[in-house]
Amino acid sequence: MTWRVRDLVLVAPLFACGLTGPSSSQDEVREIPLAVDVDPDSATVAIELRAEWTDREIVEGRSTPALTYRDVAAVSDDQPPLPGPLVEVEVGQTLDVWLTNGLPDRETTLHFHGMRTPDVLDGNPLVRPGIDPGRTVLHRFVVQDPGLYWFHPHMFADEHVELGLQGLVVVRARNEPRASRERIFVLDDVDLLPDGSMNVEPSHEDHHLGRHGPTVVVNGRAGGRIRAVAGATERWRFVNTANGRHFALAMAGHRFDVIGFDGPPLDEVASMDVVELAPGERRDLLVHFDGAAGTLIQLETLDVSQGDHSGDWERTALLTVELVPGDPGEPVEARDFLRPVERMSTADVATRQVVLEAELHDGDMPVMRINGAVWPFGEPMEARFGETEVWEIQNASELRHPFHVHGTFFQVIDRDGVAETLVAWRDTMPIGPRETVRIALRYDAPGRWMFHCQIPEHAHMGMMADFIVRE
Ligand SMILES: [Cu+2]
Repeated sequence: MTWRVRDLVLVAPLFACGLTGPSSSQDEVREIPLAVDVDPDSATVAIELRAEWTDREIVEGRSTPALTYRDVAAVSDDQPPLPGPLVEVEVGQTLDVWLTNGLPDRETTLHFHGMRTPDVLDGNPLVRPGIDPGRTVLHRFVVQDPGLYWFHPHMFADEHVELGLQGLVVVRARNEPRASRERIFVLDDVDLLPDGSMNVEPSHEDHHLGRHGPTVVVNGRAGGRIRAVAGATERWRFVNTANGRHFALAMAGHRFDVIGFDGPPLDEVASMDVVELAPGERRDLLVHFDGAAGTLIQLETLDVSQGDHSGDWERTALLTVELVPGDPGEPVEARDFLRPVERMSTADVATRQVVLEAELHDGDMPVMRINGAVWPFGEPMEARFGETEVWEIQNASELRHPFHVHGTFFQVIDRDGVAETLVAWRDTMPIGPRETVRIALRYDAPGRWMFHCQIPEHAHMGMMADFIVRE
């Protein structure tokens, strides 16, 4: 039976996510460990990863079986990181990622979310088959764009991303300024069972909202504290790696000076009280702490209920910032990080229609489609290398979908006809229920590319498609 809107309203309480706050633990928020570069040549960064099972302490005192990308060259005897590791690389360098599939029973692929790689390295199993258990594959490409990116499998992503296969790549521009303190925060949530294990059996709500749970984690741990020097300006980057949860970041008495979205920096500062992040999205920002030493400040995610059926994500504390005395370092200005952004011209370009559909079934798995087809059964769209097009993406469903395009960046033109004033390079953006969004994108690389809902459950239920860029 297909769900009608009336049914959805009746079952709306099902979507309420009963959240608890973070644990009372006031451990330091973990920093994502840097990946070890095993290539002495300064033109290349080479890392060796092994996707495997591990045990993590997400909540203090409880051991949670999880997946990780273990940094094979790391000498630390610590438990492998979750998420991580963090690869640091500069524009123009070659990145070599050797991935061994250490999973006992599943193929895997690597997708470098947001990075412009050759399509054969993009993680699409239709372009290059998955890596069998026990095998190692080299992913080599020249890094093109500054920004924070993340990598994850594009097979079994609904389970494996939830279980922790999430790594980070920070790409710096040459001569990029440095703030005295830079931090990366990976935002996620999990559903922990009483025995400490992660529940990855999808519930009815998980099919609609993505696997989610009441335990919100920052850099793999629930709760925590950071210390910031009073008077300092810090650079923070966020990535939302959750399958389904939306975040709305706020910090009482503080504004965020956003200097970048997913890709290269903005050309003007976007000062915001609340920074929203749909699954897959990133933000790059500066935050200034002008309080006195001893001040405690909560970073929290606000209530993201929007009266629709996309989930009631309740207000939750993420971490505590404790201001401490010390040297705030050289002052940095947000404008130092800005760079010119080309305004994509859409005069005289073709418009392509993209329709997202979700057929919701009572008690059964939904069916989701793009332009009438369930991936991989649709005909790929055809495009010409170097051409710019407008995509008019119509969300014909009652659910919110974070929309992700591989192989290129795009700019949002308008939402339901209302022009977007902020010009940013993006690879992911949320589309609300029944909303239509127009984007401009250029086919930057020949090959076969995917585009899909970033909620991996939705992608697996069919909301994914390919386009082929021909020279
Ligand atoms: Cu979706």
